[in-house]
Amino acid sequence: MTKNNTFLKDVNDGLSQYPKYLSSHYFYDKNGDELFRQIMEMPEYYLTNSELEIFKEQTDSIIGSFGLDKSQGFELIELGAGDGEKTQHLLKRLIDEDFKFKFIPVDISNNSLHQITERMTDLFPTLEIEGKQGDYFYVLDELFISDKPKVILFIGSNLGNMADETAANFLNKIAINMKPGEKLLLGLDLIKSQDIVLPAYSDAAGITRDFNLNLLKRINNELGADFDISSFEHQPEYTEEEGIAKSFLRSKKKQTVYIKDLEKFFEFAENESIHTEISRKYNDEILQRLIATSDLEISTKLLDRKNYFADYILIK
Ligand code: AVI
Repeated sequence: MTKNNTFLKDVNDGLSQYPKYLSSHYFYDKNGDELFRQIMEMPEYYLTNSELEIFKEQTDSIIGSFGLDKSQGFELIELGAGDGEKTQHLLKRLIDEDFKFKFIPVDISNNSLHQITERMTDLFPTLEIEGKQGDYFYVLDELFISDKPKVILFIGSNLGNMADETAANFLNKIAINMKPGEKLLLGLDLIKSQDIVLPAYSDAAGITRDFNLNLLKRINNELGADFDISSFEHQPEYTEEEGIAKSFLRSKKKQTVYIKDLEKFFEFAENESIHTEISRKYNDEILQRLIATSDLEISTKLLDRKNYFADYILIK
C-alpha cells in the first residue's frame, strides 16, 4: 500500500468508529513539523527546556552512564531525531573527549533529517553522520546490522505518544536488537499537576491548536476533503490521576464532511470530538511496568532541577 493509501485507510477507519479517532502520527507533514518546532519554543511547553537543561548540565553523567570504552568505536543512534537541539550538547562533549563514533539520526521526516544533518555538519565538521529516513518502528531492525557497539537515544518523551501496550512492544523490540551491556537513553516527561501540564498543550499563542487543526487541513489537501477548519476547535485534557494529556478536535456544530478520495460523507454531531493524540506522563513504576517483559533495567535516572522531566538510562 502506498503512503497515501495508508493515510486514506486510517482516516476512513478512524472517522468510521465511535468515538472518532485520528492518529497523531499524521500531524507531521511539512507544516506540522514547523508548528511542532514552534511549540517547542513556547514558554508553556516546559518539556524541551527541562530536558535541554539535563543535556547541558549533566553531560558528563550521561556519558559516564553509557560506560563506553574510548578505544572502541560505537554508533550513537537517535530515534525521532527532530532538530537535534539537545543532542548537539552530547555530541560536542563526545567529540571534545575524543570518543570515536558515528551519529545516526533516524526520522520519518526527510525535511527534519536534512536540517539536522546540515546543522551538525556545520557545528562539527569532523563528525561522522549518516541519517536514516523512516518510521523508527519499522526501520529498527535495519539499524542493528553492523556489529559496532550501540547507544540508542529516544528522547523528548516521544514514547508518550504511544499507548502503553504499543510503548512496551516498542521498548521490547529495541531490547531484542541490543546486545547485553548496551544502553538506551529514554527521555520521559514525568507525572505532575494539571496546572503545569495542561498549559503545555494549550499555549496562549494557539500554536498547539493550529498543530492539532493542521491534521484536518492535511486531510483536505491530500484526500480532497471539505473540512471547515473554523468549525472545529482544539480541546486538550489532563488529570494528574490519569497522567495522560489528551487532545481532541471538537465539532462546534452538527455538520457533514465529504472526503472525495473515499467518495464518502461523515456526520458530526454538535460537540462530537475526534481523539487525535495522547501524551503519556510517567513515573518509575509505570516505566518498570513497560519494561517488565523486556531484558531492560533502569541503571541511571537524571532529573532537571524542577523534577519535571527524567532521562533514564536503561541497560540490557
Ligand atoms: C512529540 N511529542 C512528544 C509531543 C508531545 O508533547 O506529546 C507532541 C506534541 N503535541 C502537542 N504538543 C506537542
